[in-house]
Amino acid sequence: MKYNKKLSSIVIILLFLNVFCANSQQAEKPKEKRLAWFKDAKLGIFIHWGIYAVNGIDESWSFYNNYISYPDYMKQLNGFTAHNYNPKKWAKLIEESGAKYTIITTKHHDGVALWNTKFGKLNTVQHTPAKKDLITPFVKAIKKRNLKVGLYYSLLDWSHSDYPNFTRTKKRYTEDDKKWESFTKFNFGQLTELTSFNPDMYWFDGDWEQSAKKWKAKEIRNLLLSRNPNAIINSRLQGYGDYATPEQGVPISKPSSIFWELCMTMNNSWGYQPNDKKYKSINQIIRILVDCISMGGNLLLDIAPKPDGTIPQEQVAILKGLGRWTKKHKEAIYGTRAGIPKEHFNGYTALSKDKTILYLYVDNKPNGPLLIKGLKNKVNRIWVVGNGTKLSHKVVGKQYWSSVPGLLYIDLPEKVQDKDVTVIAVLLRGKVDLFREEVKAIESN
Ligand code: FHN
Repeated sequence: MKYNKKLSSIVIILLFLNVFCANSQQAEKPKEKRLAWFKDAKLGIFIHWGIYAVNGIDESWSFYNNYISYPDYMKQLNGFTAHNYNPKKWAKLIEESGAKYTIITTKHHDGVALWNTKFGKLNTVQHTPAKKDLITPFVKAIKKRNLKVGLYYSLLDWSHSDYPNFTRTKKRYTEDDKKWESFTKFNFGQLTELTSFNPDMYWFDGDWEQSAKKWKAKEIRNLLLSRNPNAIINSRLQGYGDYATPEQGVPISKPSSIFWELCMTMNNSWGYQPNDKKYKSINQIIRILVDCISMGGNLLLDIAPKPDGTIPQEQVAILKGLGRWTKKHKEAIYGTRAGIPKEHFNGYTALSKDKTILYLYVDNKPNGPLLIKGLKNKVNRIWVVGNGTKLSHKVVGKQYWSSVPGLLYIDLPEKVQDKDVTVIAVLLRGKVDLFREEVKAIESN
């Protein structure tokens, strides 16, 4: 009897240790592993959908900035029908654009949740004619197409009675530990609900109004990663994010973070604003994507559905036009890495993961052969991505006695050029090898 008792207590201890170790291992997968797919993905589609589409006004900011009163802003709840919402159609269009992931707003700063949250008093199920959870069917449709899905969540909530800030000119309180504790519990409650969708990513926003400590950012990260150790978190969970999120401005130089994503609108508005006709052209968006690819980052391009769930025609056209280019040039997009310094090629470049293929992105009509200088590699062959034409090329100016490489000129006939951006693949002998020394006076021939 004594022996059995001893044995069962050992079994219980081992079980506990096993669970404990499993949980601690569950805590987080190494960042490079977790973000490997993100680094390769290059293009994501952002979706800003909320009651602000009803009047076609700034999302949340319109009442925060006192452009409209809060009660009048919230009257938009009555016009949010989602009666033409078709998440399967959205997922098909997102896939057609060439995007490998998508991020949807589950709750913006106005506090209106797009799922049936048990926390707070504002959600599309109980407070709009939509009368439904909009997130579940979307996540399902995206996962069915083997795309990655991320959930946008605003940490700040200008509608919540326990949140200190209300509008730019009105605060509910400055210091109130009891109220803040209650708001933190609300946030954790909603975030725990969001983990049940098992998203691949969490896209936080609005973290600028409080400190990481006040948000309990570390505890939020632990909560999310304990539920999915492979999840990725953007930079807007102050100090506890995985990748940088430059916004609206195309980075001028390569961001310092090796993982980054530019989020950008198609016109100038995140939400549906029919008066905003300042759309970027398909050509301009393709060139912005190429710019991000050349610097080793991603583009998260925003769409703004109408209150009924239809996507504006201008935005559908852009997604389809983008898809034409991404489909044709997929080998020079997904899985590529940042290109070579601009001194070597006067344009955008990227490299294959093994660095043996140099991609050139030509977004103009060249006046003559393209020039690559300072390339030490021999070239095996050069072809046009998406149509396979092999291109003639030659090296000039290489002195047998000098270590300075010659000038590599590549002919690019007009008939093989793409109407937006032509991509050329240069297969190198070995990994890319660039001449970076100073060219000096000649002392002997
Ligand atoms: O305030 C928001 C804004 O409304 C929009 O959601 C963007 C998207 O990245 N994020 C914040 C501004 O940086």
